[in-house]
Amino acid sequence: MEWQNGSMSSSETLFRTCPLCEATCGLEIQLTDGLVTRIRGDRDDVFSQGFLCPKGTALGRFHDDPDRLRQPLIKRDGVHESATWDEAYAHIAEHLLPVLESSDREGSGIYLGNPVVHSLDMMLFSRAVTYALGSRKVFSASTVDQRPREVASGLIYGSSLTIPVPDVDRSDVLMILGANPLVSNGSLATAPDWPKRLEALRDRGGSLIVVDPSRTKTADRADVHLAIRPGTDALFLAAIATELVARDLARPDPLDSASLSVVVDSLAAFTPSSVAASCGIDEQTIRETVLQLASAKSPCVYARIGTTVTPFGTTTSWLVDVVSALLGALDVPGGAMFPRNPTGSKNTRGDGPFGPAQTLGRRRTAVSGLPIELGEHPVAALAEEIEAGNVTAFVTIAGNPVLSCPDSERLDHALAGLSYMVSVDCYLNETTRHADVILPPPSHLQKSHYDLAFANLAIRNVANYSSAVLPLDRGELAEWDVLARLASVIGGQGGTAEAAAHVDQAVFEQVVASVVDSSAAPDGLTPDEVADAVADHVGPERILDVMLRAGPFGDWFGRVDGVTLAALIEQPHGIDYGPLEPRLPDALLTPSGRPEFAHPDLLGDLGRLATLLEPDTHETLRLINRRTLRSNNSWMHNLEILVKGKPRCTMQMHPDDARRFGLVAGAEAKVSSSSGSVQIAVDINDRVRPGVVSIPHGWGHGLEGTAMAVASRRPGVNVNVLTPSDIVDPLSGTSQLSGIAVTVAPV
Ligand SMILES: Nc1nc2c(c(=O)[nH]1)N[C@H]1C(S)=C(S)[C@@H](COP(=O)(O)OP(=O)(O)OC[C@H]3O[C@@H](n4cnc5c(=O)[nH]c(N)nc54)[C@H](O)[C@@H]3O)O[C@H]1N2
Ligand SMILES: Nc1nc2c(c(=O)[nH]1)N[C@H]1C(S)=C(S)[C@@H](COP(=O)(O)OP(=O)(O)OC[C@H]3O[C@@H](n4cnc5c(=O)[nH]c(N)nc54)[C@H](O)[C@@H]3O)O[C@H]1N2
Ligand code: SF4
Ligand SMILES: [Mo]
Repeated sequence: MEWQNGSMSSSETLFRTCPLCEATCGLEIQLTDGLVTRIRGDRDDVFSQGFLCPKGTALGRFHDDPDRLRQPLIKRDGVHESATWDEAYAHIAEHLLPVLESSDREGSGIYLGNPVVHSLDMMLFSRAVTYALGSRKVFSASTVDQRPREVASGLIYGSSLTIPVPDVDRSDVLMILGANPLVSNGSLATAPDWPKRLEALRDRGGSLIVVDPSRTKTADRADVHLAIRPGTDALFLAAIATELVARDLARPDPLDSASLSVVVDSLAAFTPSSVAASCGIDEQTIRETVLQLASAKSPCVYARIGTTVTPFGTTTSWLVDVVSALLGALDVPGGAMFPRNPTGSKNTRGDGPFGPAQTLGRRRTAVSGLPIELGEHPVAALAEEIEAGNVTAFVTIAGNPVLSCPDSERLDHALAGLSYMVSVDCYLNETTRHADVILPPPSHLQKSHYDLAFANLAIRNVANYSSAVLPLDRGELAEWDVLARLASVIGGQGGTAEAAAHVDQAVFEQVVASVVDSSAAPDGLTPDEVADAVADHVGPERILDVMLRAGPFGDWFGRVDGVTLAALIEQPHGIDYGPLEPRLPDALLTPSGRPEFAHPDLLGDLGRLATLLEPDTHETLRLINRRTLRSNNSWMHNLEILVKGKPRCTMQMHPDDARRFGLVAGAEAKVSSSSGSVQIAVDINDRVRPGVVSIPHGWGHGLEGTAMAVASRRPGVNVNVLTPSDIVDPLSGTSQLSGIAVTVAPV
């Protein structure tokens, strides 16, 4: 507390990790009289060292946004009205339970949105809701994002959590495919401050190769930009692999040579000359890229969403690792490495390197027979499963599928036809307007934070816990409490505080059981010993304490020297456990105890890949996505500070194409695909390669029944009207969002 200007005014500085994107920046938050007066980067944060972006500074605005829901809403006669928590949970009990019972709970479904993985409360308690629903129809943002990478990791390494991340800080030639970390701030590669890290790469004499159909901000920093044709990265990588071997430049770990040579033999059809036309990259350039990578001391290959949301997402992710392994750049400093998550994960529990054989496609969705991998239905199947009556009761937690998922007009209609829907969300938006009840979480600054998921993807081993910065207001519930009560109501036990405590206990016991049973647990560790050791905490903190203490840096409940939640709370800027260290073979869970590069499910896709060698006529215009710094998927467009200025939801088009289609700058174009049409302003711009247009996702606001005043004034258009639901990566069920065939015409 400080005296300011002679008057009594309290001021304090608190530290908190930003929960918005994978960069996990440390924020320094100034509170004056309990109000947020400034947010800036925490210079002492062990990982981000002061870096942040405009979204992080807007968290105070989000907290104050008058449209942010602070009370539950119940829809009556088509209109959402404020209600008490008791009324909201009673409504759910009265109306949802009969719908669930009428189908023996087979008709329930749930969508878990992107913010779930950024939240301690949601990571730990959304599964209680899923469990209570008894639903096997779980949908999430993963099948419009990274699922192919996870599926490939499951096959190659035996766990979908064993994802190689680029050791950017120690690499000397970094090749980035389908990612724009200078705008997205990184994904499946938690690394705050990419600008600084890429600058440092250059300062130490290294170079950056960016493979992207668009000359992005990241490509602006590159030594080489290869404007590949959308959807052809698998061809490009396959040709790199065969060329490395043909030139005798491959340097794999000798233990992997046999399986890699099976792979390379199967890739024989893919050479720089055979793929060049399809990729739109000439043969000589591919060969030079191979030489550049092979002559590097520490080459590193990193691929992201531009390569996963294509019909060959899984195969591409596999070939990324094949190329890394051939370069001798897998699991070595400066290459692609495997983090050691401080809260533990399937690959830190001491179970490896041997594990069961994995195979794909054993379960399939009812209507289209899409693969159900890692326990989740692809979102491409959501609309059709609702239309077929297979999903009648639906829950969304932190998701806005009406804007984020393919064939969204159809999905929007399907959601309107549900018998009952509940959303846990902070806005009355495009999706939640269909909900019978909306349960609001408090704002992010009112929640504690720990990145359970992103520590698994970070380029250094880091642990960082933040307490809530602001208290709950009267009548607000913590998000874990909202979810625990919802789980309890769905389970028929009512939505009281006591019922939520039972759910908390159940989730806790589940986690304790998994810890006590893990191969890493010391002899004689009992559930009671664990429970006694963490008795000072409740809710998510109690569970987090268990996970940290049983993690690879943990104190095993007092048995060894190591971290506890209490110790972490003492370190508001986080604890850095240093750069990544080689983790193979221990991190594996495979039949051979080695990476299974020659997995039959992956080799089996090469026939389909060969069809891409017949290039289309190049006449087809291909639509790709474009992220912008001040957006965060679909939900931060109600903050004036982030949306003011020039409209961002435009279609970028190369000048040659603009001439071809008779479009002039600023003109409106009608863009059509097999699933729908939108009308959008054209931005003629040579950043996209000829034959490619880009539109950002997450727009299309202002629909009837929403209540987001700022977003409605700058609605933009919903690009997912144009993404069809019937084109998926058949191995992972992931929708094609990049490289969509479209036609355009002047309006
Ligand atoms: N500002 C901002 N940051 C975000 C988000 C946001 O919405 N806004 N979203 C967050 C989320 S949820 C995620 S998953 C991450 C994603 O983070 P990134 O993976 O970095 O995603 P993008 O910025 O979309 O970059 C993808 C790039 O792939 C290119 N591309 C498209 N098709 C192809 C192709 O076929 N081949 C190749 N080689 N490239 C292609 C696009 O032109 C684009 O530049 O970003 C996160 N960060
Ligand atoms: N065409 C195209 N489509 C895409 C993409 C693309 O590149 N191109 N990217 C895809 C990707 S990578 C992703 S991850 C998905 C994301 O798509 P979604 O999973 O739908 O996530 P968001 O759009 O971020 O919507 C988040 C929702 O959660 C709410 N919310 C925000 N914070 C909280 C919170 O703390 N608690 C709760 N309960 N609710 C909260 C917001 O109000 C909003 O309704 O979009 C995908 N869609
Ligand atoms: S880069 Fe990501 S984590 Fe960092 S301040 Fe911006 S939104 Fe937050
Ligand atoms: Mo994402």
